[in-house]
Amino acid sequence: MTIVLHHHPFSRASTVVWMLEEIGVPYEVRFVDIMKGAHKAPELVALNPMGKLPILVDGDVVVTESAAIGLYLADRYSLGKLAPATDDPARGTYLRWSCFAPSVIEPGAMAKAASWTFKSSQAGWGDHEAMLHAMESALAGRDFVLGERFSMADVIFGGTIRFMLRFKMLEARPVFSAYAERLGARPALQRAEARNGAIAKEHGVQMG
Ligand SMILES: N[C@@H](CCC(=O)N[C@@H](CS)C(=O)NCC(=O)O)C(=O)O
Repeated sequence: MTIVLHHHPFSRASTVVWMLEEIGVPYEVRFVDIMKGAHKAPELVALNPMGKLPILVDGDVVVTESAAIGLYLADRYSLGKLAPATDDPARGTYLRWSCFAPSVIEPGAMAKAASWTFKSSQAGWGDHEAMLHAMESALAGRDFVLGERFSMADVIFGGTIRFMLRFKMLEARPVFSAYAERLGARPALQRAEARNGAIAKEHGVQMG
């Protein structure tokens, strides 16, 4: 049974295309016109009550939340390769930075951009400078979060960094830019960008 990705090229679903290309399993992309509100159709809200993309359907399994989709795909189809095996000590670091992206970087960057007022001791994403320092420490002296070994954590953590650098939501510290450049050289990412671009062209959508 083919994996189905409910997708729009200018959404986080574009990163899921990169995940699927890294994994190398067959998949079908179904375009959902976010600009026309098609993601709020009852059949999609039944899959994701948040009314958001991406949504991945693999047989009877429905996965939403980009980071969860990456972790699911790597465990299911690439355990011991793109996901460290469950008894591999590298799994701790792998999960740590995979979860850091949605739980710290995403809200932390939004808090900064929107000038939210909050107590850093009470907010899970903490202090902005501490967040940047933690991200730098994850990459210092390493090509990827697991060292020389690329993993799905780099698609999740690194994909968030690439996206935020692109939209100037993150300070372009040299370690982040160099990492983004390394990721940009990956053939799977280049295939994903070509596929996302072709879908955008086919449906006549532009970044709004
Ligand atoms: N936490 C979710 C965020 C999903 C999300 O915000 N998706 C956006 C596109 S990137 C969306 O569907 N926005 C349309 C809407 O909320 O109406 C994830 O990581 O997948």
